[in-house]
Amino acid sequence: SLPIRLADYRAPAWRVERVELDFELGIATTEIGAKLLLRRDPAQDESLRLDGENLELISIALDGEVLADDAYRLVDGGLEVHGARDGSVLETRVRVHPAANTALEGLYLSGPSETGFLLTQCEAQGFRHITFFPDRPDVQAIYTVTLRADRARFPVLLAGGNPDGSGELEDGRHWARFVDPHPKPAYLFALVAGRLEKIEQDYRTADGRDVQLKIWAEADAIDRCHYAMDALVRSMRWDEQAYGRNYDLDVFHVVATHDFNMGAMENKGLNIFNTKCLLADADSSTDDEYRRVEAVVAHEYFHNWSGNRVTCRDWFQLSLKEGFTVYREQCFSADMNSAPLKRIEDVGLLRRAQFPEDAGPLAHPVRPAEYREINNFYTATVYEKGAELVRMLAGKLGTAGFRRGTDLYFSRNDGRAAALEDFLAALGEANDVDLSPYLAWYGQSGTPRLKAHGHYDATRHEYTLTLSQHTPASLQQPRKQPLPIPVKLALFGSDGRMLPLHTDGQTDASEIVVVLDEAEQCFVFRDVPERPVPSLLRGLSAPAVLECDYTPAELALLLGHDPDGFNRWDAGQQLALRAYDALRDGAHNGAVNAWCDTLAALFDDARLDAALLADLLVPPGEIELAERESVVDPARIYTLRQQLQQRLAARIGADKLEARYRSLAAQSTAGIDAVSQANRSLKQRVLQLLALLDPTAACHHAATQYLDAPSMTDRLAALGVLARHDAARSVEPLVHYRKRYASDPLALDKWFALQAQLPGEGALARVQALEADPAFTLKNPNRARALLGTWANGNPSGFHRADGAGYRLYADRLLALDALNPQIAARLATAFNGWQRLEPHRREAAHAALASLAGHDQLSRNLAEIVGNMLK
Ligand code: B3K
Ligand code: ZN
Repeated sequence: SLPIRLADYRAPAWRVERVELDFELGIATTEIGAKLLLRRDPAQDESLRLDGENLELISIALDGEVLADDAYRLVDGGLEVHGARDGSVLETRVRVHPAANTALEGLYLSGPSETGFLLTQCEAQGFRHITFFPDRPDVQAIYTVTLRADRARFPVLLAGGNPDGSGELEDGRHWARFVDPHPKPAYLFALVAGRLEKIEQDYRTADGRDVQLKIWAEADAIDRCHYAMDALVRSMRWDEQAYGRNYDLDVFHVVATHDFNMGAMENKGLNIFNTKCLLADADSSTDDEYRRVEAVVAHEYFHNWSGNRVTCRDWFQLSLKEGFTVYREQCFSADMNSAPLKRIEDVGLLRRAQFPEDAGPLAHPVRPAEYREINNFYTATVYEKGAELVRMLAGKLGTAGFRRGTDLYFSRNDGRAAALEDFLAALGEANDVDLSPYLAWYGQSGTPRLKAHGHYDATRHEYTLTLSQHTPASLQQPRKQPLPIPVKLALFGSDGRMLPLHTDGQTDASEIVVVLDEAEQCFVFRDVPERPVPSLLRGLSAPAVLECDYTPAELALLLGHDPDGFNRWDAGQQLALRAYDALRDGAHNGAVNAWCDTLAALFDDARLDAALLADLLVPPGEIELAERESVVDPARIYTLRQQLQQRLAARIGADKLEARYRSLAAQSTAGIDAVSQANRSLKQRVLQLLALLDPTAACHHAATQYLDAPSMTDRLAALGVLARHDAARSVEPLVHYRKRYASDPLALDKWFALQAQLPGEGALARVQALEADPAFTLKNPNRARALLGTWANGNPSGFHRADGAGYRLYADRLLALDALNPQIAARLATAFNGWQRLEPHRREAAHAALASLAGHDQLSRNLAEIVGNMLK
């Protein structure tokens, strides 16, 4: 297939003003009638062409007349119709087969045929699997949807929009109708039909609309939806207060399914969620999972404005809705919980997922220039880097200015399909600033390297900071431009206190932002009483990598004293990288000691938040470490990182670790309040460190903790320590867990994932054994990701075997998956990212696995594009 290019965008020649859909629902076969009121762009004279895939056309009529065979033509990927005029009405009837749809795109079945339910997934291009239609986001129509089905088999019938009647039909069937008054693109269409239970709550919006909130799930899951309801209500209030956005329909439905390709989907008025991102209860969910539910519920809800009311002109603009919505969710979660911990979590994700993507063969700009398969572009770059770009703009405008900008953006673009330029224009115009230089960030891939060098003039008391930037070349973009990089900074005195800043423009702030918009620039600070320690890129004020000639002692000063939790953590991460390098190179121990000594002192600091301390005690992960090497040996990285942590554990000392563990364990509760979560987080970290010094003692505690655990977080933490440090002793609890949660798919996923993560060459055999478990299946995306995805993405030393056997097995599974579900196969294939920098043996083996995949002629467009880019 040919790539689709941003530069080729043209407004649609045909639009649909209204559409009436009629579903005659069945598990094996569903028939869909569609009636489209068409509008033609007078400036274009193309004949009507509609998208459609895997549709069996039953009948077709134009303006009430059945079409003759020569008046339309089924073409690859669609339907051409001759003779349509502006105002014509096209009627089609098609047949589809939901139960046979393993790709989980379009209309499909969740669960077994006898008991499962029907649902749809249309973003990005699933609607064309439901009916013939201009399946592009800049075609926005008013939808009237009628569902008909057997009442006993499908007691619940839902579609987006407001309910508009329901009733009985003959033969035990019934119907329900929904009208959505807000014009929307086809990707936001959704329906759900089957046996579902619900919880509900009334909500009154700030502007006075009464809304019924309903969360639907299968009977065994409905009791675990209360936390999601709570998060939904908090999200709705927050969006009213933070952005002045109110909900705009009389009902808001949320539905949970175990069979879903991603986290959730923001269909208008009918959000559909992966159970993994919706269900939560104390017995089966970890603290991380509670936070994820809260975050994803908020994210999908926020899309109602950033995505639905204002949608995307074309899929190249995807970050317009995704980057902005991720940013909105980040701020919401920061408000609901702890801002520094949230920022640590998000920056961690950016560094472990987005930076490597941006440095490898799949690198692309936040606004890509071309794609073959749009589903491959729901990436960390479009989402997470996109959110960082919005954060930069928000930082530049300040809270009030950013709000003025988003108010203008929403009002000016309401009901429209917008481009990224519209976003920047509204933010800029509302504040009288020109933000167009920031557009360059959207078009250029790669993570800028920010170099900093400080010079202190002791006689003049002047500090000169020289900043320079460089973005490494990529295949598509051999020449990179300098970008506007906001660098938030502070200067610290040798006593660890922030110094007041005096520059030409500003005085007496302790933190300022300078913008580096050339390749190199100098910034001068006056009245600096002593040679300062600079703290740069605070809060990660731009998605860049900082390269600074700090000494370990300077980093230790920041780690020990920065009043801001995030910046303290970030200094610690930098210092840990220095320590790692020193260990690797067998160099002087200065950095290792500085890192260990400072953390050991913080360990004794009773004022420090327990959750922050837990994060401070974790060095950068293996993927981040690998990013800095020109030749990567994952086994060696794993070993060195273990050694580094062992040094830290030894420096703190077994007695202190043991004592802290006991005191935290004595205070454990089942609560999900911040204090209880912080307790669990630190307790887990302390137990892991203890296990590196005294595995017997740690496993003893872990065995008890597993049995007594009042929460899933504690239970899994204990299992993890046992499985890593005393495999024999972990057998019984693993069997116990497997039985206890035999009928809870989400809990079983965690069981698969925990074992897939166990490091070392033994991982391959373990993965193969787990594939033989009767509960394993490639057909369920959560299960496939839990085992194969966790192994390949979350366990570098286990996946990257020196003999390449890991790659061969994985390539095999990708092929099998591709035949079932191309989106999942393509997503999992990205685990090969970075293969070019592997040491020669592994590199050779990874190349062979990729090349053998590329040699198959039946690959989906999804997998073919990823593998092809990987080999470019
Ligand atoms: N917009 C959806 C993602 C759709 C992915 C299509 N392959 C979920 C979200 O970002 O909210
Ligand atoms: Zn989204």
